[in-house]
Amino acid sequence: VEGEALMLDRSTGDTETVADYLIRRLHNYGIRHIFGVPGDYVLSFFDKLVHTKGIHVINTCDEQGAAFAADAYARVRGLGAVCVTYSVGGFKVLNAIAQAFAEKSPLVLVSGAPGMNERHRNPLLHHKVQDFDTQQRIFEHLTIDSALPSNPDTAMADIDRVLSSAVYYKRPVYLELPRDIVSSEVARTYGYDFPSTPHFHIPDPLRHERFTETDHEALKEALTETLDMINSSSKPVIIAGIEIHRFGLQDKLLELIEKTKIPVASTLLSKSVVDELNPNYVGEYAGNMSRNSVQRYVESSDCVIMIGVFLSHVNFGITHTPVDQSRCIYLSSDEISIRFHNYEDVRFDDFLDELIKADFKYFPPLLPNTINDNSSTSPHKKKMKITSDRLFEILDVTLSDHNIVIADAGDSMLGSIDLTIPIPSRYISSSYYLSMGFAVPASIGAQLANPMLRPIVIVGDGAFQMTGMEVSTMAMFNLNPIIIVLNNGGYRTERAMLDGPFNDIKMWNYSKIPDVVDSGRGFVIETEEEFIDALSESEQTTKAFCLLDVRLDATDASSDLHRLGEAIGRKV
Ligand SMILES: Cc1ncc(C[n+]2csc(CCOP(=O)(O)OP(=O)(O)O)c2C)c(N)n1
Ligand SMILES: [Mg+2]
Repeated sequence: VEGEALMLDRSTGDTETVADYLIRRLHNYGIRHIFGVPGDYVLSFFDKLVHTKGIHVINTCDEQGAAFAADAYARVRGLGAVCVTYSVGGFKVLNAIAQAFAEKSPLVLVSGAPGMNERHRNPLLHHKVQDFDTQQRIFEHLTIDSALPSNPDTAMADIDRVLSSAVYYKRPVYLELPRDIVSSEVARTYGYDFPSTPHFHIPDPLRHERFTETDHEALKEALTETLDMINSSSKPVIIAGIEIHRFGLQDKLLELIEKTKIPVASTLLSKSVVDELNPNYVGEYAGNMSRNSVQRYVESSDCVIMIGVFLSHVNFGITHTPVDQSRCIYLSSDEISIRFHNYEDVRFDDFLDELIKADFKYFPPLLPNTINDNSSTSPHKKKMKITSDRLFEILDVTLSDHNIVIADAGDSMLGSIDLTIPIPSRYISSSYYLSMGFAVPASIGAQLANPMLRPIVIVGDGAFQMTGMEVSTMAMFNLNPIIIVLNNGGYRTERAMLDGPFNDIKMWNYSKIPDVVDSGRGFVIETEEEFIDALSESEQTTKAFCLLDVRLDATDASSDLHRLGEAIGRKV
């Protein structure tokens, strides 16, 4: 798939159509799979897609699953695409598009729509809600750019602008394709044909047209202020945020850390942005949900350098940030501020480039194991009832270099704080937006984006019941994630806040699901020993997905979930 050349469908003639152009541009940007569910307003575009070599349609059970898969594809590869029909499909992906916006994932939503001509002739076409533009107007609020290419003469420019916006801003975009425009001939063959180089080094031909150029005077002043602050501090710490990953700045961050030996923490959302075995890595900082040692380290620092961090209350442990601004250097794509000063017209990456070159005073390296108490106990086979804490400990020593961990909201995400992810960017979670149901479909997108990866999905039983049917998509496309269902009889995380019968869910026999889709392997796990065995058997079962039904007590919770309970002042 990776090296497959693009061969457009030429059954309709040699001229380039709007659909051809869009497909060609998506391919240029590294897209090899488009996720979605067809409908009559988008059938002709799907038909084009399936007759094109070099781009594959992954039709999922449900549109939300498609959009979640495409979001994960974007997180692994640099851009993702989801294609749905008008309204009934479009409105199903609102939640996933909102997540991509909130967590800066560059995702292209292509929606079929009534043709421009039929809109005039027939005001009562099916799927219309209020007006024909209702869907587009709604998505304008959830995307960074949108277009309805209704005129073939300008369609190419619309498509170019919108795709470029997704790559530039790392946010979702919306493209509505009226069905009568799909086969219209484009004005002339125009556009950039560059070799696609995925994984965040996507060339963007429009980039220079839209960049704010850095004002070098402002950069110089910001740099002087930053260096004064860092060099007069005694215990600086870097908090590395998710933008480091989204903007492909990991090597630069590493260079800065290697050079200065300033310790670095990540956040819940940016977990694995730095190699967690790096001697300068202190752990995940999440306010009062952090491990005590990490919280103490960060909060006692006299100079906190936040790079690409979202200042969200989840990242900072539910309560608002305890890191006060007078000790803070904040660098992001939206804003550069040092203590109470804001610098405009200084680009984030330009600033990082200069910072790496600067002279720093000597900071002694961290003593080994003083902070990063991620020391896991090796698994002992025991007939002990499995608990959430032990599950994460065992998993921690089982992870291999080819795994990518994908955690859903709830104890799956919180318990994952304790996993040491040895290779950067091998962890995905919706840790800011926190939508349940992301992880199972996300593993489909992640594995297609990089087939060398074997996803380990950690998902609550509640979340699994929302999107778990996408295991059928895994079966259809021969994918093999290992899915660990934390079966604790309901919404454990919510029980920590306010319990009631609304947090109970129907008990399913999850290990029987492979029978339903006629593929995969199921395991029922009650003890530590069974978990260890199931993990190793799953590792050897490479032909299909594996589903591990881990039976936990309804009151069981990881220490991290207990800390969340303490953070919000409730007894868990
Ligand atoms: C789509 C969605 N609906 C509701 C919520 C609110 N919510 C947050 S955690 C949670 C419970 C999650 O249950 P489960 O997936 O079983 O994980 P557990 O908390 O038991 O580990 C709920 C309902 C949410 N985050 N996302
Ligand atoms: Mg649960």
